[in-house]
Amino acid sequence: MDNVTRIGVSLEPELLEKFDHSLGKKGYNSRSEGIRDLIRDALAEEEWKNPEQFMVGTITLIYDHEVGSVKERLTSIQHDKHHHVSTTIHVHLDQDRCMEILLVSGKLQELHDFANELMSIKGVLRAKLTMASPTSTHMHHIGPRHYK
Ligand code: NI
Repeated sequence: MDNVTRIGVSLEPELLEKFDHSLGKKGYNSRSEGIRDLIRDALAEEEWKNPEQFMVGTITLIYDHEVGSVKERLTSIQHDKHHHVSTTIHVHLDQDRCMEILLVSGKLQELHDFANELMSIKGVLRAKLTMASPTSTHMHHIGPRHYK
C-alpha cells in the first residue's frame, strides 16, 4: 500500500484477543482496517461535538399538507434560511402526505437548529437530518423523529 505510515501498537494479549474477536464478528479481514475505522470513528465523534464544523447534508421531511399552516411555515422558514438551502425536492406521496428533501449546508449548530425548527412545525410527521463533513467525509444523522 502506497502513501501510508506504519505504526506499532503495543497491547495486552487479552485486549488484542477481544479486539480480534470483535473484528471477526464485524467481518474485517485485517487489524489495520479495523484500527483505521476506530480512528475515523473517534475523529468523527470529535467533529460531531464541534458546533462550528462546516457540514453539508439533507433534511428529509414527511408532512401532512392539510394540517394548519404547515406549508406556509415551511416556506417561510426556508426563505429565512435561504443561504443554507441549495435546493429542495418535493414528492407528493398520497392524497395528504408530502415528502420534502432539502439540500443544506452550514455550520453543524446552524443545521441542527434549522432541522429542529422544521421538525417542530405542526403537521410535520417525521424528520431526519443527515450531515457529512466535506473535509473528512464522515457522516452523521439525527432522527428519524416523530412529531404530532
Ligand atoms: Ni405534496
